[in-house]
Amino acid sequence: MITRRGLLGAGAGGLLLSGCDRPSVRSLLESAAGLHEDSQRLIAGKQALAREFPESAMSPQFRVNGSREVADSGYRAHLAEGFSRWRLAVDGLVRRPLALPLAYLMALPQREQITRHDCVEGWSAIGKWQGPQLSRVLDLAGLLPEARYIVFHCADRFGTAPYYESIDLVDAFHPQTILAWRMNGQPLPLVHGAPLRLRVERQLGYKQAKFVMRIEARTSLAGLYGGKGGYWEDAGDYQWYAGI
Ligand SMILES: Nc1nc2c(c(=O)[nH]1)N[C@H]1C(S)=C(S)[C@@H](COP(=O)(O)O)O[C@H]1N2
Ligand SMILES: [Mo]
Repeated sequence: MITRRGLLGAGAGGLLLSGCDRPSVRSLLESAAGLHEDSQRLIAGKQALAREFPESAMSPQFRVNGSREVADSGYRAHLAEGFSRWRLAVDGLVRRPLALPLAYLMALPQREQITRHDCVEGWSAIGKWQGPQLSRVLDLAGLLPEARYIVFHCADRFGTAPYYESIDLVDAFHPQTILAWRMNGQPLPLVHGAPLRLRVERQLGYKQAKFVMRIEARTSLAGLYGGKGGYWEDAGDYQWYAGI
């Protein structure tokens, strides 16, 4: 049996650090049940980048999962107007609450990345994403010192429960964490979360919030919906930290 301590020991010795992409090591990591997020970060490194791919590796079809559209009438009015009067709200524990037009997000310095999306339901797809880094938007708003988590409030619901997700500040300020408004060289299609979605590339598919309307900085996830930090975390047995 592989113990967490044993795995960490190997990581500290540099064995795992050099070989994380080798299938044998990946399955070793995946088989280490109960591996804590801090251990994963220790092995992978806080700023380690998710793998990026060449254009030739892009999937001809990128599957759609979860919500394909949004019923909310306010959202539908914005969709009909091409999101010209839509604003991204940035609030909670910030010095300057913001309401950012899409054109503003498009005019910020952009990051483009071709990455693999892994859904827990057992499929993957490689796509190209573009948008400003989340860190830029958070710096514009100015996080207050008590901020610990960033919450993404989405426009779609499952029954009465809104979709939402959250990440910590390590992932929020990671260079590959972007607010994507462009996918595969086109404006983000409706089914993939128009006008804006999160790409937090070191985590699984359900963390990649689509239809993001509002970003909220919080001290704690307690008291927000089911308290577990995300729709699937509340509704199912999905882990909050979905690092891969
Ligand atoms: N708002 C919202 N975001 C969401 C979902 C959803 O249903 N609603 N589904 C999640 C899941 S489980 C996956 S795998 C991806 C699917 O993204 P895609 O439809 O672009 O493939 O979005 C994630 N983000
Ligand atoms: Mo998923």
